Amino acid sequence: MAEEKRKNQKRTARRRAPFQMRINTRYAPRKVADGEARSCISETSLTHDQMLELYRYLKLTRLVEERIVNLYRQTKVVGGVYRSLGQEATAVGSAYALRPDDFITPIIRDLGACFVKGIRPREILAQYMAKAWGPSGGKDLNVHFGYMDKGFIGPISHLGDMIPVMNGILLGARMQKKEIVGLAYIGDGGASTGAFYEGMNFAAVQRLPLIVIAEYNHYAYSTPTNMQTAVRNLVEKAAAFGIPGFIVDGNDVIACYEVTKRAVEHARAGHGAVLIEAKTYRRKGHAEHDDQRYIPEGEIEWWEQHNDPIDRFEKFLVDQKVATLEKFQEITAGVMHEVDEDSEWAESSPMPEPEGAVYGVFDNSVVPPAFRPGVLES
Ligand SMILES: Cc1ncc(C[n+]2csc(CCOP(=O)(O)OP(=O)(O)O)c2C)c(N)n1
Ligand SMILES: [Mg+2]
Repeated sequence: MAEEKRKNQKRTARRRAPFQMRINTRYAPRKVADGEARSCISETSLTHDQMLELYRYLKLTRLVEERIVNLYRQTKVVGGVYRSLGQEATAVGSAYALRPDDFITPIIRDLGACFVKGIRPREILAQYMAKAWGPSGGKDLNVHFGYMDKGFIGPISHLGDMIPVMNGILLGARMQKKEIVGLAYIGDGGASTGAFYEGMNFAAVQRLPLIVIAEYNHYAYSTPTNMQTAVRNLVEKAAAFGIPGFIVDGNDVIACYEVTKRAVEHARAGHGAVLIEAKTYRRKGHAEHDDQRYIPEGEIEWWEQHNDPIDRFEKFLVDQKVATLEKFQEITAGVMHEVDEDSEWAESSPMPEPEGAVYGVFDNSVVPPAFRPGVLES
């Protein structure tokens, strides 16, 4: 009987092995003793100049968001303000691993990825203030706009839906014989939607070059992740699709870059989709109006003091003798200058003309602008 049981266990283990082997936790966060400062992984192909560029993107993301909050408090922002405070390394590091012709579709926590993709702060600022010069001419907010020519597919609000949309982009590219990859971001909450499962399954079975970064930032609105999914790690879901999965320390910008780079190589070589889970933490509420009263005491402060992605990268750059404090100050001053200039530009933009509301929503060469006669004149 015992012999039979042992045999069965062995058989089950053999059946499970391929999936388990696919889940690579090499980049799981290194445990450090309390009080010891974290740094970043040192195995990297990045040059010193590239590291400084990454640093610049991290600072740009943080300072643009601070400016948006400032404008929000002056009531100049229309709609909600969504921060990526504490998560900047995930967006910046992953997007940095792409080629310019690759596609991304971010979520609200990925402002840094937008900057890496060539979006300018002025566009984001004008968009937040619903100005006429903003990319959608005042029709939507934050990162909800797109530029096909820059490989930037702005998200719609519906969580999960951008995965199937990115599949469509990648299928189209395959038909046009373009060797691009698509990077889609999803939150831990979004990874529980039906669209996510259908999209991942389709990408896997079609071996599409899709990379999905699942951001485990501990909350979806006010719901802690362990109250909306039974898996401990989101990457375990990769097994359901039969694709490789990786866990990365989402607050280590170098690790985020390296793991995405490997996923990009895998996808571009025709081996199909990859799921990467980035372990990180949302230090602000869902949006600026959220007072975070549901967060256990001391949790935010712990992440701020012990696991801030910019602090960690600064420590790494100093330890590796890539930069000095003066260099950080010089880069930060340059970023501040750009934010000031772009903020002035965005504020000087007029508000949109009312007629604009009926254009650019549907393809007006197919669907004529629909409005009741007389409405716009009043
Ligand atoms: C299909 C769908 N359900 C619900 C919502 C409402 N909603 C917007 S953001 C959000 C929380 C998202 O959490 P998560 O996916 O973890 O992303 P995070 O905000 O943490 O980055 C919810 C429930 C939505 N936009 N779409
Ligand atoms: Mg979340």
